This record gives sequence, C-alpha cells and structure tokens, in this order.
Amino acid sequence: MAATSTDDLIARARSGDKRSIARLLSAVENDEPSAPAVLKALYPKTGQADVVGITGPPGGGKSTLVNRLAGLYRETKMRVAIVAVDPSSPFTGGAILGDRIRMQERSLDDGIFIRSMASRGHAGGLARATARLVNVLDALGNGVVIVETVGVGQEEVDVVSVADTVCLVTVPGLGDDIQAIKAGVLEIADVLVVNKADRPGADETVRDLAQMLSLAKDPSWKPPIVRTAARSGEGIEQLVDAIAKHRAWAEESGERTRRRREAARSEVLTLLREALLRRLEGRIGDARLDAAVSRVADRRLDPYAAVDELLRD
Ligand SMILES: Nc1nc2c(ncn2[C@@H]2O[C@H](COP(=O)(O)OP(=O)(O)OP(=O)(O)O)[C@@H](O)[C@H]2O)c(=O)[nH]1
Ligand SMILES: [Mg+2]
Repeated sequence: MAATSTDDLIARARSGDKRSIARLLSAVENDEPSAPAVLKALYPKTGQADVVGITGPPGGGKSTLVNRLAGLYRETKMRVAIVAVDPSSPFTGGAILGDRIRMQERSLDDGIFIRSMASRGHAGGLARATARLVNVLDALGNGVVIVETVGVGQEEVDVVSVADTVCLVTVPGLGDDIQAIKAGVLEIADVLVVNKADRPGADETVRDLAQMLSLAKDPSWKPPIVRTAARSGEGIEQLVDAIAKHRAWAEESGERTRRRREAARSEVLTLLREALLRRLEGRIGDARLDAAVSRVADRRLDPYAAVDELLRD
C-alpha cells in the first residue's frame, strides 16, 4: 500500500466501509509494510472505545453471549466491533455453523463489524496482533470492541488482557475444571459469568466461584458473579450493567490508566527488542554469524563464548 492509498483506505474505513476496514485490519494483523503508517495515522484517535474481553472454556456459550451483548450495545446506537480469536474451535463442532448464521445476521447491521482471527501464525505473538486490531477498531470510532477468545491458558490470558474489562464465562457442571480456571484466568477476571444458567447446577457453580473469590487477598474490586442464559437472552442486561460498573470503578481507581500504561510499555519494549535485534544482526553480518555457528557446531566454541565474541564490536 502506498502512502496515498493508505490515507484513502483510512478515510473510507472511517466512513464505515467494511471492506476498507477489513483491509486495514489485515495490514496491521500481518504486519504488512504499511502497518506502521496505518497505526501512526490512527493512534492519536485510539483510547476511546470500551474494550470488553470474553474468555472461558470451549463451548461455554461465549459467541452466543457476544452476539447478545453486541445487540444490546447497538440499542444505544453505538457502533460495535467484535474480534473473535480462533472461532473454529474443534470442541463444539456443530455449534460453528449456528455461530456463523447468528454472526451473519449481526453483520447485516451496518453498525456491527465482525472480524475472525486465526490463533496461529502471528510472528510477534497473538496478543500483540489482537492489540493492534483493537487499536484500529477503536480509532475507527467503535464505541465498544468485544474480544472473544477460547480457553483458559496463558495465551488466552495474554490476549484478553488487552481488554479494559475481562469477563470469564463458565457453565454449570464443570466440576473439577473450576479448579483449573482458578489457577488460570480467575486472577484476571473482572466479571464472572455463569452462562447456561437455565441448566441444573447453576447455584452450585455460583457458590463455588463465590468461595474462590473470598480467598482472594484484599481485592479492591470484587468481581460480581452474573448468571446468564445467552440462548434466551436472560441476564444480558445485568451483564452489561456489571461491565459498566467495572468500567466506572477502573476509571476512578486508576486501574484503567494502569492497564493501558502496562499495555503501552509491553508494546514499546517488544518493538524495541525487535529493532535492536535487527540492528545487531545487521552489524554482525551473516558471514560472522555463520562462522561462529560452525565453530559451535564443531564443538570448538561454546555458545556463550560465541555470543560474547559476536557482541564484542
Ligand atoms: N442451554 C443453553 N445453551 C446455550 C446457552 N448459550 C449457548 N448455548 C449453546 O451452547 C453451544 C455453544 O455455544 P457457543 O456460543 O458457540 O459457545 P462458545 O463458547 O462460543 O464456543 P467456542 O467458541 O467453540 O468455544 C451452542 O449450541 C449454544 O446454542 C445457554 O444459555 N443455555
Ligand atoms: Mg465461540
């Protein structure tokens, strides 16, 4: 993309043209040559959207919930964007088609933009790629950006930490899996959602979660537990309310600023590391590097000594 076409694209994206938005997102997601120019142009306009993260075990009803949330946010006329990270989870096979159909209904709404993102193939890391997409969608004037990610591992935790408010979705009857959640994302959850509350066992799950929360040391924010039945739409208003309350608290307490600072630091440090490495590689040159590698492979030099040698101007 040349400079002018980047400007054109941004102008069209701002006016809501979905194809232009998609192209901008691809540029930053894949770190295309135009990515720095896109982010440079858009960065001053970021920081306006409410970024809501939705995570939890596969098949918990996250996408159904996200659809409901988007619908409700749209009633207040805000433009809404959804980033679904790896929506083709193998776990819920049959649900995927239904998901797509529901998503398509939403995507007919001009005020809702949906982007799917594969979880593999991001050189700089999935969390960073997600953060860049969120920045673009934020700058383009979406009042709310919802990020859905599947799972409760470290990578999902990293992805969802781009959010101002993180919602952890569980379902009744998880049993011991609740313990796994405890070790994983419970610490970063700002709102706990017990979805599929139409099923038996919701009370027990709420009780288990409440007990785990009571063990947390001195929480300045006590995550509320919200029951929802996303399929029928029950509890969605309460969830929106809980998210809004967390947002207000985060703003007042300085937590929002703290998180955004942390995100900025990590982005700057990552770019700094990449730039330093490129510079260093340029200075050392392929020939010297190859020579050192050969000596290490031949056991004539140990790897530590090789690095010392290469760093010596
Ligand atoms: N009984 C019941 N079923 C629900 C509810 N919410 C969602 N489901 C069903 O649960 C299944 C999975 O829903 P999804 O929204 O695709 O769940 P997900 O968490 O996004 O799934 P992955 O992204 O694959 O992890 C679908 O068949 C939904 O219809 C609910 O509140 N009650
Ligand atoms: Mg899903």
